[in-house]
Amino acid sequence: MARQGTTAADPAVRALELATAALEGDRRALARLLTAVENRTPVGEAALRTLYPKAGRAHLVGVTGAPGAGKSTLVAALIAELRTRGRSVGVVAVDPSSPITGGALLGDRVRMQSYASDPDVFIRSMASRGHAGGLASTSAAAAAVMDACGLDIVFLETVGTGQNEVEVAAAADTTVVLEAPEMGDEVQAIKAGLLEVADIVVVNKGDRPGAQRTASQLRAMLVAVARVGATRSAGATVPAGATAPPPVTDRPRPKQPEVLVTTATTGEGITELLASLDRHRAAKPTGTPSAARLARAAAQVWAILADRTRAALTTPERRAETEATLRAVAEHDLDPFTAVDHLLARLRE
Ligand SMILES: Nc1nc2c(ncn2[C@@H]2O[C@H](COP(=O)(O)OP(=O)(O)O)[C@@H](O)[C@H]2O)c(=O)[nH]1
Ligand SMILES: [Mg+2]
Repeated sequence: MARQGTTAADPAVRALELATAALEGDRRALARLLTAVENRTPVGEAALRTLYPKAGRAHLVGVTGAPGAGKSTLVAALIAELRTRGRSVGVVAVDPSSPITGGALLGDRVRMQSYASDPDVFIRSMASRGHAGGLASTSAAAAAVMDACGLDIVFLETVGTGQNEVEVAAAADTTVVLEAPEMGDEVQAIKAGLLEVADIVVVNKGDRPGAQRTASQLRAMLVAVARVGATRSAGATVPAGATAPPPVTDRPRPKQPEVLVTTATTGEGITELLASLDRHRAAKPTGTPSAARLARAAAQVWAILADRTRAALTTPERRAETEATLRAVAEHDLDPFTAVDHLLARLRE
């Protein structure tokens, strides 16, 4: 293992050391790699270059839903069952608050502590703010690192409030949307538009009254959502040369999601959920990348492209000119589109 004195070494060398150790099962090396990837350091970049080609094997499962629906408890229950089957598990838990003061993070740590000594379970909490390239790209990169290091299934837990958080879960191979029965008369997921990204809908807290009724309501709603979705995708086309990936809600839904009821605290329904996850994965046609994989690739590539473009336009030679252009936009002397035309032209000089 590299010691502190080697931090000044070539990032590529350091990355290779860490990647090699992580691939051999060194979880501390994996933890360091994830920090480097999350902070987009040169070591993180070099590590991703090495590891990315080794990824693509793991089943990435997004778990999203309102705070308190039971996402962390459900993931913990899934881990318990997966471990009895000998499958290794990674978790990227995107915390909506600060990584230091976040109460949710502390709660997750306590809940997941029982796996601290299990080398086949790796849990990582990630702040949802402060990712230059966007949350979806950072979490996809973190998942790719876990995937490359041999974890069989990687859960991406995010709160289903906010477009960025929803995108994280929607870019997983399989997206599970959680609903809890006691959260009000209206089904919460509808408000957040969450159902549109669901591959599987789980009504958790099956021990609470109203769980089965909520499940029936959701099944009925999903029929309606499927109808709207069919109408929309019939008329929707992605314009050629579009500069942004299509919104996650426009990705085609292969079929109506299953609605399951679980009680995460007792493990009731977990076997059925795992079977449903496996079915969804198996239903994906092989050979071509799925829409989710394309969304994940797009999130990463566009983020890197934006980073690189900005870096190229703020080199010592170009910085003054770029700043003058930005000022001109601020003063309304130049519109932002013409400004970008100028900036791109400068890159070609
Ligand atoms: N009664 C009941 N409580 C649950 C169930 N699943 C989770 N909870 C509780 O709901 C609360 C929120 O759970 P948590 O997993 O932190 O939710 P998250 O915010 O979605 O990650 C905790 O107090 C859990 O113990 C369940 O199936 N039944
Ligand atoms: Mg949680």
